[in-house]
Amino acid sequence: MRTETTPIVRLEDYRPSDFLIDRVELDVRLHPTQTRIVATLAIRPNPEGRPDAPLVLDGDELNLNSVALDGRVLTGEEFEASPHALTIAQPPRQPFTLTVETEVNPTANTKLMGLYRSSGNYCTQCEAEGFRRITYFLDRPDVLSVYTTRIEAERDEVPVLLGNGNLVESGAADDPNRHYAVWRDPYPKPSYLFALVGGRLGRVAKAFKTMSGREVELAIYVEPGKEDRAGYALDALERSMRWDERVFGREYDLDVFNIVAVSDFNMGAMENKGLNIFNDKYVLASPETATDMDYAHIEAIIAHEYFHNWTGNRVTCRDWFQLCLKEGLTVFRDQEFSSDERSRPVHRIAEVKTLRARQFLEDSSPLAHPVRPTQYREINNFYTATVYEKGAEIVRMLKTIIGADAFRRGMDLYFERCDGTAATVEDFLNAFADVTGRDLSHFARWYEQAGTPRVSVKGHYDEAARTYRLDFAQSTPPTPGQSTKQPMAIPVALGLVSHDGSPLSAACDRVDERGVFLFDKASDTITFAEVSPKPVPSLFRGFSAPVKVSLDLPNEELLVLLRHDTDAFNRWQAAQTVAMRLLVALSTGGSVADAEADAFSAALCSFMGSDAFTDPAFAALVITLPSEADIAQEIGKDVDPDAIHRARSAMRRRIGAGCSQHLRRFYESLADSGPYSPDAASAGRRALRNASLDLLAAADPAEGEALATAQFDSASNMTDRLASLGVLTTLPGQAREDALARFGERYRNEPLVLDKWFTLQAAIPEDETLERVKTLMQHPAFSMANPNRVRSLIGSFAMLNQVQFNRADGAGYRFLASIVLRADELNPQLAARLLTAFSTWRMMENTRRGQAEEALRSIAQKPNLSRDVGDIVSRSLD
Ligand code: 0A1
Ligand code: ZN
Repeated sequence: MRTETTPIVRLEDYRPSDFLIDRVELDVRLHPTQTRIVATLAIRPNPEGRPDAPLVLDGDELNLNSVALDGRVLTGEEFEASPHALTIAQPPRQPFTLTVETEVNPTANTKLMGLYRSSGNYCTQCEAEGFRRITYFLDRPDVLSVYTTRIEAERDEVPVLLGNGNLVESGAADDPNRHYAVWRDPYPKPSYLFALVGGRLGRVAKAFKTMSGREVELAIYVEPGKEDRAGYALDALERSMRWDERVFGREYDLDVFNIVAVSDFNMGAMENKGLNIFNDKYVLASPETATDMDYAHIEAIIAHEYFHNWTGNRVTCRDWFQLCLKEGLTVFRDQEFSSDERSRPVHRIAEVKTLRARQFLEDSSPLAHPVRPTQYREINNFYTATVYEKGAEIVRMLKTIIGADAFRRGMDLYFERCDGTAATVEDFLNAFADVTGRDLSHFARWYEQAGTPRVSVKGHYDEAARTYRLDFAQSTPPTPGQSTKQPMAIPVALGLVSHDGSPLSAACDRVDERGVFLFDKASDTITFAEVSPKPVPSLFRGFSAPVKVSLDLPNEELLVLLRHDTDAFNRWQAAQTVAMRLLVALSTGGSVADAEADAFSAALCSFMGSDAFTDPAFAALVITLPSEADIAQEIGKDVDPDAIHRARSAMRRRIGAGCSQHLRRFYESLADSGPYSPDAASAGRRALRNASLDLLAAADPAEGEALATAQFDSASNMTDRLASLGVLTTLPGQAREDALARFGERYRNEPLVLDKWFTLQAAIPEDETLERVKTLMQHPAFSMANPNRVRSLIGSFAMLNQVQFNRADGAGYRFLASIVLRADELNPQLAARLLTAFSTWRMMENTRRGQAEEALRSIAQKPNLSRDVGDIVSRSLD
């Protein structure tokens, strides 16, 4: 469908459904190419709907076999059917039963929406609008129904049959080669939470007793033979359930909780009621195949999907504009869980790094949109960093502003009021307004206004008066459809730090008892009394608001924070800010005095010499420079990726050489002893050791190659093996090629490991990489039909390889454009995601900008683009 002809859906046009569906009975006979679905729907007019409206059920690529109303088969004149709608112009005005039989072809379903096959198994994906690819339905989240699902299939081919809710019956079908299972979910839910699975699967399970003493069977289903790789996920599930009971008072509500891992999946995972379906990369882990980062992601995503049971499922969304209501809140909850299970400051830094790399980037691109968008052409394109990550930051700010106790009371009230309903952002905020008596209407702007606010701060010390004054100013740049902006309500967690680290007393009545100043005007000033001597301000502690800060503080004073701030986030931030200043100057032809760069390197050395060992994970973050993409974003216009690459490499060399003694000491003393454990402390030691190796290799490639090769040969786990291979990829030569070849051979039957191998090679910042990527597309493990493969090879080239994707000759852009068009024929969602790599095109220097625009236009002018790709390409060019 061409974009121009695609209707725009607007928030302001929301109206309740004209009909409701109270009960759904599905009878599904699985077949590779002709799966038959009989849906029996108990429908009634909605008292809030229009009294004489027709019944229009959504469909998408459906084949209709028959329709019956209250048991009577309808004739062709009594309804109108197309692959995308089933209309009954004059339905009964009292409750009635509609029985609809459809047929679908799961094997031909390459979009991975609706019912499809992955490695021969059957599975479904219904969020956002996939249920309509199974049967005709009121496929909108404010229509809540109780589902009973009967699934029937060949017993030998499909021994496992799973649905939402609890298993109520199973046994032999009439045909002795077939069997069936009936699942019933007693909780009313929208169709996007429906799921079924049928396949040949291995299983691991564990019993769980909830806080009120109910027994729940937890089970994870994986490809047979991989059961031993599901243990960590199962453990993470149990810990998540315990945590939600303890921290939010939320208990699980069914007799079983099933998770199924599939290898073909468009996203990370899906929270279907009682039957989560996961991309297998977020379930399967063993020390030999998964890195520390993989373990951390598995833990976070298992928790995220589980937490949706309350934030998303029990309380769902009225319409898709409210997506952040479940996603932002659930990301906040999974972040809190990971922070409690691991190191809070280290986790916070990781969250902020992702937020800046993905959300700030999006917010400054042509794809910028509010956390609650007001219109969309294709909802699949709004599962974005803005909705998820900025959505979570809003919840975090709310908690910062009202305090932890009031936040918990507000959450309790929200659950109490909204359980079993399809809610809105207003319902959420009202709960907090009601428990605190505060007016949150100004705060609500965070949901409405796109763009990252800029906050500039100036500090003035008056020695005679012993006062310290901070002048704040804020502005938000224009974004598509929003040219002027209002001031935001920005919580600034702050403190003052003395130059030598000794305690400093200071009083300011604008700062609350939790150390937070609420900055909600275009400009404002606060003054601290009784301050002596001159302090250094520590602002936005813990990254208390998703804003960009500019502070007129010299590097030496920022480095005081690295040494003495009590806030770990700001210690890290201080080092990053100084590094960024130097890197931006070096990348844009500015002059950086050797003394300045040396002072930074010396500050890092002294950090490494003092307390790096007390928290190695934190130290690893401090000694890692901002990425090339971060630097590009900071420069913001006329970006030359080659200059950035040279600048960053030079800085790595300088630090590697300047701090080599410390780095060698880390490298030698932090070597793993004993068996691998994925816990945060062990992972932190590996992270510092591998970050040290990277810097040593930058300063002395021969030493780096020797160390990395030795580590590659002797590694006892994937984290160390992959890190050494990563370092080798920065060092052109035979050692690198040999190691790559050995790795590829060793893991040739491990697709998830080969993904890492694809990624490393796609990110090599050398001219030959594009050819290498094209060659790897011929690798037997690569497939355009598998999203993980495509993202790890092509997605990584476009998103991680700044210099080669943005080649001045445009070859990187043309390559991506051609792949997007190919992918679009199979899987529009995947194609649209790849295409978002172009979102930085306007910030490139002239030649590259021209090349990127040409590539985008070549996509835009193709006929028959999917709605997904059409929407992204047209917004990118707007
Ligand atoms: N609700 C899921 C995300 C998700 C969205 C769409 C999907 O299908 C294309 C799949 C998953 C989550 O937040 O985890
Ligand atoms: Zn989610």
